[in-house]
Amino acid sequence: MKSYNITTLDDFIIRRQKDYPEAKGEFSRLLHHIGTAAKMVGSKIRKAGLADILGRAGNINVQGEDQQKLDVYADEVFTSALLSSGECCGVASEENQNIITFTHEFAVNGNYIVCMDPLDGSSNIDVNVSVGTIFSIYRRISGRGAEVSDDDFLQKGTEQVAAGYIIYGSSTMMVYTTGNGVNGFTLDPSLGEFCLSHPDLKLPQKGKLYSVNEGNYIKFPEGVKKYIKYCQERDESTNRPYTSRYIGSLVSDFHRNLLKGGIYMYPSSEIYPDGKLRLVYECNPMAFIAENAGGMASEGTKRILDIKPGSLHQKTPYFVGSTEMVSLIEEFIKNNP
Ligand code: P6P
Repeated sequence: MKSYNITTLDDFIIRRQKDYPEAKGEFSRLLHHIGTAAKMVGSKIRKAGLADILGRAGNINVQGEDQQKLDVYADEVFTSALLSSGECCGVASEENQNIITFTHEFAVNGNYIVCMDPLDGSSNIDVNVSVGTIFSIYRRISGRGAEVSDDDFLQKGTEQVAAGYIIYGSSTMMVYTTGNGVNGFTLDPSLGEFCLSHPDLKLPQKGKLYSVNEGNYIKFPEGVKKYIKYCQERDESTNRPYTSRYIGSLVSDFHRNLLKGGIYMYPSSEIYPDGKLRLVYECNPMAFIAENAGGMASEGTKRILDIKPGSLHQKTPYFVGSTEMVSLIEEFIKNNP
């Protein structure tokens, strides 16, 4: 008899909960609500061309970027889902200047806080390019019932309890880690369930893909320029030249490199002296996933997860992906100060 091994996200969460004897289901409930929000946002994105949901919302977000209608929608849906889980006491979002603390009776004692980019790469939506949601979960450091503060959200990336992303691409996938391996789930629209499709993902130690906005090349630091030229030189012994692939959506570029091996780079430049990507809700969660899949994430000279954030929207230069490739660009940067 043919057997069908269908493991839904909820099955998987409950099964993994058994690995933590002290677990009382709080974290599982939180993750379940994130999955529900992902389905809602994914459904809206699928219809973006038809519903009045494309284009700009008419306001500028804290990053000084045109807020897209779907940015606002995704922020509202994920924030509502985190509130209704009852396990989260506050949220830091790319879309909001300040943290949002939940004072509702059933959430004020939540054990967890979440940092998120509700819709990363949203400027790509109107041209039908994949976008994603990025989330990072920490235990609160303020005591239960105490006032939630920025300090809860400015923990080092090493303190993450979990991190994940949803990619709204040719299919909708959720990839996450709780520090014990990385697993990918693909949404089956006919079931309305995320089903385990990529168990125990491993980021190849080396790769042939490099992702960077080469339009900024002349403004990059010397070491980065030399690494890009290294990727482009012919050398059969090191399988070069590599292939340049840049979608302009971190989640999409990261996901491809996670599966195939490669490096994603957003270096500092004259335009972005501290880099463009935000440490707390973009770089840290993707770094946590990369490391749990055997990869590496650096700001050029040190491990991303070791950086103590000073502010919610702090930016950092970012190099993430195959360990051999990230280690090599660190060498180039070190040797070309
Ligand atoms: P650029 C999207 O705005 C984003 O934050 C990442 O998803 C993406 O990799 C990067 O910025 C693209 O930036 O400057 O190359 O357009």
